[in-house]
Amino acid sequence: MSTIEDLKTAVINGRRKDVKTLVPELLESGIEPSALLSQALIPAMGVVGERFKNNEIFVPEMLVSARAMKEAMNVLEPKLLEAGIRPEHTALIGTVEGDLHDIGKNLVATMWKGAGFDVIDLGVNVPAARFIEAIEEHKPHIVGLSALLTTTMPAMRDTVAAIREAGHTSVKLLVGGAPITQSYANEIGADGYSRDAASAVDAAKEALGV
Ligand code: B1M
Repeated sequence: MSTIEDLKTAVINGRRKDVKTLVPELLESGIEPSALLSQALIPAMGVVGERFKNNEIFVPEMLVSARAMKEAMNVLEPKLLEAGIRPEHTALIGTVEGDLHDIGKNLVATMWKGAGFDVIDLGVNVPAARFIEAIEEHKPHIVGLSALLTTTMPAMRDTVAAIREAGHTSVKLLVGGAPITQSYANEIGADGYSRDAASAVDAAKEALGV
């Protein structure tokens, strides 16, 4: 019988086909979707990151692992959303300009949808002007900015400043991503910060006062 560990190994090694069969099999065996996320998928990306940092693997390998993770998320997302309720709040989310990482941002979007938010995902490499345009179009209650690179942290700061300078002072701005901290969030004037996708729901609710 397959195990959570098999799924973790398949994601680390970028074996998409195996991932595609393992996820439904593990769900069938009664394992919770959230357990697959927290015990296989997220730790797998942690291993991949460590190997990259130690020059044991390079960008192409990192990319195939990311694709395998996405394959798993395609199956898991509908399950994570099943508990969802009717949207009362609208949220925008995107990865800031210059940054192409989207797995963490997608997880936050999924958790927000699961918590009943209507989520509009602007994708990756999103310039400040695009955030502002979308705020004006969709009038969200909350905007989430993600950054995974230390080199794109300034783009996050600039985006927060540009949104405020454009006169959008009441929309709540939430930030997150591996290099982001609470003190950085405070420094750039964000309304909230969370270190992972699960706590992004609490952070959003807290910022909205619900
Ligand atoms: Co990139 N990469 N990468 N990469 N990559 C990192 C981030 C890195 C830490 C790897 C390393 O060196 N150990 C490193 C950054 C170092 C730094 O800045 N200090 C790095 C680098 C250097 C690069 C390139 C520059 C490599 C190169 O080309 N030489 C390049 C940059 C490209 C660009 O963006 N312009 C690059 C490219 C890539 C790929 C395209 C190959 C691929 C991304 C594919 C994709 O996303 N579609 C990739 C990957 C996969 C990674 C790692 C291995 C995994 C990222 C990930 O998906 N993690 C990563 C190492 C690592 O993180 N361990 C790495 C899993 C995900 C669930 O976690 O994204 O942190 P995370 O999201 C979490 C929290 O951060 C938080 O919640 C999420 C879920 O719990 N969160 C939020 C995220 N956004 C949030 C928003 C919120 C709240 C919480 O509110 C709005």
